[in-house]
Amino acid sequence: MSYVDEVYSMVVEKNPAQPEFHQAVKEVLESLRVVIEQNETAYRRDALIERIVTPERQLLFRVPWVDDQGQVQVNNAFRVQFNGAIGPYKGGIRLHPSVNLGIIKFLGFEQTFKNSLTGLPIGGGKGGADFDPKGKSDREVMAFCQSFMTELYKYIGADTDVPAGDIGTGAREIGYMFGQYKRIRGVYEGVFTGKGLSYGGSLARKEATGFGLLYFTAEMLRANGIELSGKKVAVSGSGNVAIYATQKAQELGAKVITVSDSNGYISDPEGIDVALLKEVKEVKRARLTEYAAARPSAQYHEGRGVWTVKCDVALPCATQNELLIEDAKALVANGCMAVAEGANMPTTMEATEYLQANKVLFAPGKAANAGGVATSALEMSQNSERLSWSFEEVDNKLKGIMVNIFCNLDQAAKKYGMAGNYVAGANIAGFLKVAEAMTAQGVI
Ligand code: NDP
Ligand code: 2IT
Repeated sequence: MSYVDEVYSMVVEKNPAQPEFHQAVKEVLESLRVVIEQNETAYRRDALIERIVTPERQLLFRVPWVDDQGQVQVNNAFRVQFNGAIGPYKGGIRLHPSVNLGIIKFLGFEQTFKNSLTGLPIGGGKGGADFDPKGKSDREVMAFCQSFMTELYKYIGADTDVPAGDIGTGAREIGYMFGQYKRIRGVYEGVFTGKGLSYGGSLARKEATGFGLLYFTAEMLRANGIELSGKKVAVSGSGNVAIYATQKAQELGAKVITVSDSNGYISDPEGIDVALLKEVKEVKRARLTEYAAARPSAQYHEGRGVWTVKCDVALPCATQNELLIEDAKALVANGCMAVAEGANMPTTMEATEYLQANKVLFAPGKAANAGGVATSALEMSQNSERLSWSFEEVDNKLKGIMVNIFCNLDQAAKKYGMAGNYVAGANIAGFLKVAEAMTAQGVI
């Protein structure tokens, strides 16, 4: 058995019932096969691949809190400090009923390579809990966040592990978590990113993942002789990433014709009204049916099906494994020319392979959505120097970072004989830096 296959079998055996983690490891190791084979003797001796697929530390804890009826509730929470070779652990907190250890491990593993691709000094981590903020009162959300942080504070810090937002964790949750950390530790430090602007947040962090996705997509299209302007774009999701992806796509001259949530999707041939979408989602925390009710050109469709709407560019921005093989077939049949992942691992491996085989340009999430965490690293820099930069300054840096990521993975793919395979390029470029740092730091 090859070294890659041995390590993959070991991962499946040692981490039973964690399909998302197996999937993320498989995709990365498959792309690294050629690199690993070239360095097999050294990597085997150092057990480098075994170490890179094994989290440095995994924290599991319970979070008790009291609901509005006086009933005690208990959630399971996690923080996985996956790889600290190139900087403090960095990655978001996911609050969603589906959260389990395997999902947090897949996200922490992906984050390690993504953070490396940004070119900034941040290691990989991820956390979360099976708590659902939807339908909870602000007081209940605060009770959960304070209890969560009362345990997690022991393991994080501005130079050790810096959490941020992800699904279900937005400005409100970050505020409550940051406040509780500060109260317990008695230090005012940049322990969280995505903070509010009045207490150490960075301008453009809220927009960064969606904006960065579009800077990356525009660059990938340009490198292939295609202009984004004038294109029809299908977006899935209607949260932080989807909203700012929609806004930037339209600013760049494209027309976004769909958004979705876990119940259904909107098709809006006139182009999504971003101000209305923000009002429904960010202010009212309401469902997309309210968007449709307020917009005559929009139609609401129950269920999945967002990828059946004819588009030139597809941007999955909701969650993992939301773009399946039948969706990939529908996109290809409708003439879609590019798919760029705003979410983490939204496309199944089968669907990815089908898209690539049919010459659809495919940008993997660990490159295309890296603008969020990159801007988080810029927030950390601003906190360290106790200064805040202007929106334009942060946005320009973000643009530069996304263009740079595209160039690096394009070159890596070409260097290893896989020109145009941006999945391989991202995995290889992300891996090489982490592998070099791990090798230099010895057996730890
Ligand atoms: P939000 O919580 O703001 O929004 C999530 C969106 O995805 C909602 O529209 C939600 O719909 C939908 N969604 C969530 N779970 C499911 C599901 N199981 N099936 C269908 N739809 C679902 O999260 P974000 O926008 O922050 O995150 C979206 C994706 O982007 C995630 O994969 C996240 O890991 C990734 N990401 C986020 C970054 C960030 O900076 N926030 C950075 C990089 C990647 P509903 O309201 O019905 O639940
Ligand atoms: O998946 C991700 O990159 C995020 N949720 C953002 C992480 C961060 O630390 O900003």
